[in-house]
Amino acid sequence: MLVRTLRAARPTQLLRCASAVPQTSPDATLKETLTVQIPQKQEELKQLKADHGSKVLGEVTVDQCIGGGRGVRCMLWETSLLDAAEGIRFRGYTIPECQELLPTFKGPAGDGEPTPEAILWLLLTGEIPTKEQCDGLTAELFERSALPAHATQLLDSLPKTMHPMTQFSLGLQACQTESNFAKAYSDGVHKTKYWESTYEDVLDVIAKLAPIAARVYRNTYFNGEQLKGDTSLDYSANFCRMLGMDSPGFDELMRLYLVIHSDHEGGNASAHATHLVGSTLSDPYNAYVGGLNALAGPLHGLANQEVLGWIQDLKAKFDAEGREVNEKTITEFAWETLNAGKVIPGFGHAVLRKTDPRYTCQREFAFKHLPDDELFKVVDTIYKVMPGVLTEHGKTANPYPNVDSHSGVLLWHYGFTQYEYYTVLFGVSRAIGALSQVFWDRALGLPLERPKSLTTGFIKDFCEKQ
Ligand code: CMX
Repeated sequence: MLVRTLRAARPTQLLRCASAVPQTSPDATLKETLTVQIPQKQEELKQLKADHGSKVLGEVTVDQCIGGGRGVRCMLWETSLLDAAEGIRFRGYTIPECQELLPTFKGPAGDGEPTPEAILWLLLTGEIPTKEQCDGLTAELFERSALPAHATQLLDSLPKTMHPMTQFSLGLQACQTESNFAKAYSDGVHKTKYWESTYEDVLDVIAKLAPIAARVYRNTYFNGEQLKGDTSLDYSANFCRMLGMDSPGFDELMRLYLVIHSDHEGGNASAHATHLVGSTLSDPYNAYVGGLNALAGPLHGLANQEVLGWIQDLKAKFDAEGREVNEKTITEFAWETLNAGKVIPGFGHAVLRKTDPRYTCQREFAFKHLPDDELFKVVDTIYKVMPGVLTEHGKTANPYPNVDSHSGVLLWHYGFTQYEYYTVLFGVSRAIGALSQVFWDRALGLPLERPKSLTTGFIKDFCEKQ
């Protein structure tokens, strides 16, 4: 009922990225739902191409070609859409709408944070699942979560000094032996059936990422002492138990974390890398390893570790000097960073031109659960001064905070302080969106990605002839 009311209230906004696929049966499993949707979506895309295939979506300037393709419209991405002024919508729903509508661990909605299972269902199907559908998906993920022995042996053999993201990526790569798609392809499966083995791989990868990530954490920081999960709980809380975290507050944080990092349309580096590698018919394991390696860069997912490092350096400096951390000292430290030719981690964005709503919902979580936390107060003060500093600096197109600016301080509050590990959590989450799109890439038969590149000489000649 609530879903219908919201849909009626904001039809034009929802149409901005929601598909025309009708609501399927509330009793259907995820696979049954997708089986009904696939022929409808195939027909919808065929019709779109027939009706509008030659229409122009935008132009490409020389600046865009040299400048990393910002704003160039050249990728189909069904699961979410990002608006520079509004922020992300998952299948047409804003973050607050998802928080209001998606099932939670305890009940249908409204009594806590939505679960990652719920956002996975939404991103894959465009539909709000029932609590029962989510519970069924949780059980299915747990069934798929076993790691092959050679993957655990490989993970256990890695040096503790290896960055957790490198370990994480290697762990997933080792599990590629389990790919259903790779096997089906080598057995000669017909292209119309690609989606079936892709579906299996997508759920298998998402299921296995939690134990791989937990093993990396326990190997790196707890001498390899592994902990069992608790499969009477949901995906998030089970993951928390394997990490060694056991508090309802941290479980809720992990749910929020895994939901909001899941997808950010297709152009970001981790999603795009996954899509690009997947477009060669590389299987979902290999495709997502590509995405993880993109996420490990400091301009992308690694920024969450950089933010905590920046705050720790700031505190260490002013503690040593016997000075208070306040607006004045934060401003001073920010200018030192900028004058040293470095970026302020957690600020700016390639698309957004306002405070990231993923930052805002984490800020709300902090006000609700940890209003008096010392580090949260520092983050809050940074939020007050940094847009002014970056505006005065004059380079950044967007002086406001992004998702990575806030996530570390929440994890830190619950005693999860190994910040070199933080990007791994981002990697567990991003699979949910990036692989949901890989599923649709195969179901819709999307082609190999191959944009045109140009040399400097070509661009110069071309422009001079104009
Ligand atoms: N601090 C200092 N300078 C910044 C800046 C920041 N936070 N953000 C952008 N700039 C600079 C850029 O480095 C660039 O400088 P040059 O002209 O010297 O190369 C200039 O401002 C213009 O950049 P932009 O158009 O505003 O931003 P881009 O689209 O090129 O880059 C991003 C976007 C996110 C890489 C950039 O804002 C940045 O480096 N931010 C800090 C790192 C970060 O937080 N990354 C996480 C993003 C979210 C995520 O993917 O997880």
